[in-house]
Amino acid sequence: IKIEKGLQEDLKENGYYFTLQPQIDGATGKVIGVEILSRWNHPELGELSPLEFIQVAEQSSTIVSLTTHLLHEVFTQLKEWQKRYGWNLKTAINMTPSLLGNPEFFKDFFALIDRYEIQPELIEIEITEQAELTYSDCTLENLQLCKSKCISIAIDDFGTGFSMIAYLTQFPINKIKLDKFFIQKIGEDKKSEAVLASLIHLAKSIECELLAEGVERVEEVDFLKEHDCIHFQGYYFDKPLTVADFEEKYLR
Ligand code: G
Ligand code: G
Ligand code: MN
Ligand code: NA
Repeated sequence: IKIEKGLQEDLKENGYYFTLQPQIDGATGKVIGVEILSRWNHPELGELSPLEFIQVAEQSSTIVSLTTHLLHEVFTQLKEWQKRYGWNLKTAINMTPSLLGNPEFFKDFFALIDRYEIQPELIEIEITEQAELTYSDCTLENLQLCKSKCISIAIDDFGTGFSMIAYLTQFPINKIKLDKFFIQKIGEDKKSEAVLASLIHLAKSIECELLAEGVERVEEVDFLKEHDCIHFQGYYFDKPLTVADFEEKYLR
């Protein structure tokens, strides 16, 4: 109840903010993109996990205002970094199933990209299916609009959802993000390693970009590089950083 109420109030005043986690090209060691991860330091409840408040927001339909607020905040920052540092990193934003089926939200999303003069090629949306959820008819239409605007589409948590493989043929997917579930098993479980190798092969065979998430150990990096997966995100490289820390570490 407190979470739901907080979501309806002024989010910024209430301790809502975002972090950026770098994504690295293992071939060059350079940062090639970031994932935007929401954070909420609630005045009464303290640091809340996005797992918690995103779910509440998704169920109470405040997800639209929350995500629209996030887009304003992120685009304002990117515009400033564009002027100051020539920002050119792919910027991934998570979107829930209800947003994906919402044409009004997408209209606003595209309008904001225009208004803030963001290059659409630099924007990526992450779609996930952690729970069994059905997508509406509008979903395909919204995703096709993204594609026509050169906004890229990534499947998040790949390999752990319900019907991810079907999405690959239904939706215009540009990238697969391999879930940390598989990455963590590298060096520990041969069967998981074999599944991982075949997921990498699958991505290559349909010409999808590929990124491994939750990379924490050098063994994982080595295994993935050997199997020709060279884009990484995870604590081995860096954790999600505040705007100030990201700027300090990667832009200045
Ligand atoms: O950042 P981790 O820190 O704990 O995030 C947990 C989960 O919450 C992840 O699955 C992530 O995709 C999701 N998440 C984080 N921020 C956002 C957001 O802004 N929007 C949506 N829809 N999901 C988010
Ligand atoms: O959207 P998604 O579920 O992919 O969000 C990524 C989640 O993974 C976030 O909760 C983020 O904070 C977390 N995360 C990022 N890097 C690592 C890592 O190296 N290990 C683990 N265990 N979690 C990570
Ligand atoms: Mn994600
Ligand atoms: Na994930």
